[in-house]
Amino acid sequence: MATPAVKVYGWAISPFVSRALLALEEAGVDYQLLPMSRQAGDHHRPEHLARNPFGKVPVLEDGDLTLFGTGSLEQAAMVDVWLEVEAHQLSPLAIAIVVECIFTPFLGRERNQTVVDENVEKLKKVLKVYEARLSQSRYLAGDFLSLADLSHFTIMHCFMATEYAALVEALPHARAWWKELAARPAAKKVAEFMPVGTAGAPKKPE
Ligand SMILES: N[C@@H](CCC(=O)N[C@@H](CS)C(=O)NCC(=O)O)C(=O)O
Repeated sequence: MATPAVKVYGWAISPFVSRALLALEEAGVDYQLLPMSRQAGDHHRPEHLARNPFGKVPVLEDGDLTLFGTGSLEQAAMVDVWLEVEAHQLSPLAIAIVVECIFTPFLGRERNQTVVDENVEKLKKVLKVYEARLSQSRYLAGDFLSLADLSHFTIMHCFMATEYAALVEALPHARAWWKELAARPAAKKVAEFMPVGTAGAPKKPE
């Protein structure tokens, strides 16, 4: 029988190692566990430090690809989750409100308040989910700033210029998260390219 291409180095009693094994089992990947001994200090040997310079297990090898840091794979998955939430839950609603409150009047058309009201009602529910999440972690994917937070900036910047900003202001964790995000120097710089005024009034072009 051919040796599996995927190799996992470590001691399986470690929860870091066993969760990697569990994920491989769930995915139906054919792998080989190459047992190492912590007591014997296998993780400090040069051949292991070449796989992971931090001397930790597990390390996963698949041909030329060497991966370590199961925790960070988990974090990456949470970033994906919240990018998805932004794209499919928050943004469609916030965009509809921003279009009606900011861009439609700017283009000289009447605001459709029915569209606004419908989207506001849905957005209230979505924002409750954000509030719950942000009461557990400082940022969306965890206690670290990520693309998941940054990707919210554009639409939130416009949304917070509408009178419906109060929906976010009323939620302490969501509010604190937004204030912190908007106060970042990068956000402030990009905001200068996005001239929306307060309470839905677009700034006059220079
Ligand atoms: N962030 C890493 C942490 C890995 C880790 O801490 N592994 C422990 C397993 S017990 C380890 O290698 N300990 C050896 C040591 O710190 O000397 C991951 O998620 O894979």
